[in-house]
Amino acid sequence: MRALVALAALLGSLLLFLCLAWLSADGAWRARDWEKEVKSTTDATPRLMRSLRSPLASLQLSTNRTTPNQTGIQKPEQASKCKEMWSNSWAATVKRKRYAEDYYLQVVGKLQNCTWNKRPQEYAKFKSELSSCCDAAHNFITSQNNTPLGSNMSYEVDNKKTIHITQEIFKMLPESQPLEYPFKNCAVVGNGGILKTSNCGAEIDQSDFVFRCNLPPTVGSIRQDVGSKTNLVTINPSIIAQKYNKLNEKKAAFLENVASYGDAFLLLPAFSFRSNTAASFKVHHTLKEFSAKQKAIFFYPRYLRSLAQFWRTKGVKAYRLSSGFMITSAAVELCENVKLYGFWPFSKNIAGTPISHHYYDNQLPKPGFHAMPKEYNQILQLHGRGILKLQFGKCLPD
Ligand SMILES: *[C@@H]1O[C@H](CO)[C@@H](O)[C@H](O)[C@H]1NC(C)=O
Ligand SMILES: *[C@@H]1O[C@H](CO)[C@@H](O)[C@H](O)[C@H]1NC(C)=O
Ligand SMILES: *[C@@H]1O[C@H](CO)[C@@H](O)[C@H](O)[C@H]1NC(C)=O
Ligand SMILES: CC(=O)N[C@H]1CO[C@H](CO)[C@@H](O)[C@@H]1O
Repeated sequence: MRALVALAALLGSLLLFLCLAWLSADGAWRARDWEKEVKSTTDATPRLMRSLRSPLASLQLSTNRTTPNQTGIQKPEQASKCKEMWSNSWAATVKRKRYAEDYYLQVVGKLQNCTWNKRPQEYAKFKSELSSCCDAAHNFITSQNNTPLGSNMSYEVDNKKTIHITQEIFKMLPESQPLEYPFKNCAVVGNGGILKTSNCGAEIDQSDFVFRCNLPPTVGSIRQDVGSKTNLVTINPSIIAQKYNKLNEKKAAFLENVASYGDAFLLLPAFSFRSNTAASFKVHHTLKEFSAKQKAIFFYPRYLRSLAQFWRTKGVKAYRLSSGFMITSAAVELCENVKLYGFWPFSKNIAGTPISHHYYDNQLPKPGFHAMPKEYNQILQLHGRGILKLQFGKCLPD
């Protein structure tokens, strides 16, 4: 257990946030504990790194140089080598051992030379696992269907606290699940700095449904890299407090900002912490008041609790999942094909060039809040199993 915490901390300190976390007072003490852990394990790292490197070294990918039109993403390779690298060396070592950024980058560098193929059976299997635990189709969003008038609903995290569903709250909820799933091709766009100069905008915009996190910028020249289409975007209520003064004023600035998302759904964790509720409702009322095209919807707290439980059984023991990971999980249930962009928890790219944490700033994550390396580990595994596709680098024209 100590080792797990330490390794998470090791990477955690290097990590960026893809889709931002929600704040919690809890983060502070963990961060301090983790710093201690990191110091105490630094000495062990070189030996571990040596032992981690060797299995990979024996699995050189043979690049087929005779094939024309090689792109940066899909290199010809011997599929069996990729598979072997996958099942033997990587999945296993990562599970047992400490891992550090350079090790991860090495693995990802090799993976991105492997051709990705969807594996429909794996996908169906995983999707049904997720559906039986979490059922995004019915429970992703708080609706009148899953939230009876007059009931007391438990908060996601403050789950000893309940909120009484009054007529006023009930009226804010959509009658049933508002998203018109299933969607064919979905893009889940994280906010990683890796998206800068990625040229992925056009590809993202071609998706049938585009998920984004935490009101990221999509206008101006950045469109080339991140696209502009948005069907659903999450909002961290702390942004409403910090950037828009809780919408007591600055409503115009807020409305102008969200106008760039067209008629997207703005998804808020209104029922995760009690402190989120007022700000989330305020967003709903503000949009209504000004007849904005966007609609505020709220995560269903029981969905998020089930999801956290689901991932906990797979080793992601986060205090809370990141919004990017929540949305990725929902997308697997709601979409036929899921592709992830901008999920890159490293401080540098494959070539070793430092990159910013977000494509729009260089803010550091709060250490200790999310089990981000664990989440990324799971995402890599989903990629490796052919369940979803992770876009690692630049998007090149077909
Ligand atoms: C290399 O690619 C060519 C053309 O696609 C193919 O015919 C050949 O079998 C490949 N060689 C290996 C070793 O994969
Ligand atoms: C991936 O392929 C590129 C181009 O063939 C090569 O330069 C690079 O070294 C490969 N990366 C890894 C980790 O094998
Ligand atoms: C909800 O909680 C209130 C007190 O907080 C209680 O009076 C009421 O009976 C509860 N309603 C239901 C349906 O449990
Ligand atoms: C850049 C490049 O190598 N383009 C080649 C792609 O393949 C076609 C034939 O399949 C060639 O005509 C192009 O020159």
